Amino acid sequence: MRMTFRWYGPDLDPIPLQYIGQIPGMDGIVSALHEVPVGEVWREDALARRRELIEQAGLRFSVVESIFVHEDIKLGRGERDRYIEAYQQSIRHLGEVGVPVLCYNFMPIFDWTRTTLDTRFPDGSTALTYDHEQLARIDLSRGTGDLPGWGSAFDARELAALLEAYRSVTEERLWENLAYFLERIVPVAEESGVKLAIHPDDPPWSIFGLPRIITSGPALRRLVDLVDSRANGVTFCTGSLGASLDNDLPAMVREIGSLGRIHFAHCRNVKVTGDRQFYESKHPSEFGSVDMLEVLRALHEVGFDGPMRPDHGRMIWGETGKPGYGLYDRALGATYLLGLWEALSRTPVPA
Ligand SMILES: [Mn+2]
Repeated sequence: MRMTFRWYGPDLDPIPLQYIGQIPGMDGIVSALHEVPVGEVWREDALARRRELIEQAGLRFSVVESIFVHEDIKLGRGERDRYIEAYQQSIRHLGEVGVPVLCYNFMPIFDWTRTTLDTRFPDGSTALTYDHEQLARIDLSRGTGDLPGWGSAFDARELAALLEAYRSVTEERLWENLAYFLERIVPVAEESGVKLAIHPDDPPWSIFGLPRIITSGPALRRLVDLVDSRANGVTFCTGSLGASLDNDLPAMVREIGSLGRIHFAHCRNVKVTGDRQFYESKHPSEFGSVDMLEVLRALHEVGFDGPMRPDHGRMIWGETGKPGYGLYDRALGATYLLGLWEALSRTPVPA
């Protein structure tokens, strides 16, 4: 396992790369070219510049998270082949620049969704929280303005058109569209030396009546079976999958990991507080619903050697910044995870 940290790039991330490099055991950076519009090719020179910045800080460019998948691909619309070609080209460029893992997701319209980005806890920290009943009350008729974290991403007309387009897309249809996409990009990823790692849906259930499919153990199994190639794998996100108590995370790691299909791990904790209701908690097992030691034990057992990141953290010590993406609590998370990993690595496996 190699510890990594998400960094939004020189223009968007207030955290200096050097600070990230000072976290004990930090090995790599997870980054993206957020300025490239969805559907366009990620240029090789821009990727190479990002790599150079990262390497100057003594780190490696471990993962691209994410190249967004155009809605036409998810909807299976006429223009999808053009967007798939652009996606293939971006994957080739990742390979040329030497980025080994591409994390992506296949969630219709919205990816991660929360109802509050700064819920305050008794110790003065803040964290992201989700309450399904509260989400259902959010009015999308004015666009994404009332959806925390989405701001002006979609205006009213654009969002209404997309929601309408998805009305005819059942879960099975979404699976078909995902298969169509993977059949065309997995061979390119394989040739380019890039591993694809789908991020599970966050949260792992339908929101606003939209289909969501990457939510459970059977779904991950179906995903890896869609195209039988090592390049077709998953990002194991404990916070996303762990929001549903039906998911047995260590068992899922053993099943998918033993196939060699876990290419990236997001290890954060969530505390489930009710039906489809949770908050993002401190990383250690005792504070959340995810038994982090057992998840890491399973990853260790299946020989996981890919990048891991602490994913999100709380805001602590007066830090302000992008919700979930402060320096301090994520650094504590990374250190905790590395501590668990060291203990697992040095404990002899019983004969
Ligand atoms: Mn995640």
